[in-house]
Amino acid sequence: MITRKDFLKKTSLTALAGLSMPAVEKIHLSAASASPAADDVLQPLVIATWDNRKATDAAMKKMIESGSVLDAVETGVRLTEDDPEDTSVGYGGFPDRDGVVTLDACIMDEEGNAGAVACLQHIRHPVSVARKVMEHTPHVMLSGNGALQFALTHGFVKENLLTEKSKFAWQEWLKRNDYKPVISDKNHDTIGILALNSKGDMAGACSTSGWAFKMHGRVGDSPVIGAGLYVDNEVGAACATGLGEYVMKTLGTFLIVELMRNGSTPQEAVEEAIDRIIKKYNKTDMQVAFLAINKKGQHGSYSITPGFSYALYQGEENEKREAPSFIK
Ligand code: SD4
Repeated sequence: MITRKDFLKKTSLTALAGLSMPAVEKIHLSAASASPAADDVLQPLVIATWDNRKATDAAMKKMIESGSVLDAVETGVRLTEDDPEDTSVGYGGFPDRDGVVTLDACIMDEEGNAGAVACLQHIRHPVSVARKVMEHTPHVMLSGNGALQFALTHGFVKENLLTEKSKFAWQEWLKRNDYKPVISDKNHDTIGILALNSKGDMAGACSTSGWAFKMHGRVGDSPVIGAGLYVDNEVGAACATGLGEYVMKTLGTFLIVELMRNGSTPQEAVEEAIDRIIKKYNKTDMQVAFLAINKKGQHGSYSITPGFSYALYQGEENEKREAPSFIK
């Protein structure tokens, strides 16, 4: 029987050597959960990718005030979308290689309803447009100009989202990178956020300006249900950040929720989703990270490379945590 430690040792060595992966019969994952909550105590929680403690704080306050997990996640994301210092989300997000800011977002509620927008320009709060798509159309996703027109008819205001700081960063990038899309493991602060209330109801949302200096029209995982975000109120919820192409090719968050449905803890599930990407694509020189929660209030976090942090508000504490990673 191969242990998880053996597997990790073997796969990271083969990845480094550029060889194909060994066949693995069965992988036993660590039973350790990163969650502080005991199995029988359901504490409401809000968890978000990166150090988005302001967002988890706003979301928790909203959840306490309104009782709505959906309002909570939307509120948390809106705060991040407003922040020009977060250059991966909303206002101040880095543009594509043509200098155009295009935004992706989605939202899911406790009933399994979903809404999303992709490649949306000029609107500061794509998460709220996604919610309108969910609540006011028979569709799940609107994209590009159609999403913009929909937003305008629902009272959203058109504005310039490219700040001087982001414009300068793009101009510097153009000088160095010759207009070629470059994959970098720096430069991401996409927000994925999950909330659980004391009744065990869950919602989630995700918002991003996507990969910095991407090709115009590129859409990542963040607005794709089952990739950047998935919520199933019977089981749990998950969100992703990092190189979206790999999350999309493996439907990472849907996979995580299905693993939890079949008995995995959130920690086991996120580790298996990362292992799946590494094993399938034999690649560890990029960042993908997942967060997951289950109905008991346990959570899991895992990334390919070190440096993935997240914000967890559970009980009295709103903390920044460092996630474990495949590469140590
Ligand atoms: C994307 N997953 O568009 C996003 C990027 C990201 O922090 O997470 N940035 O691929």
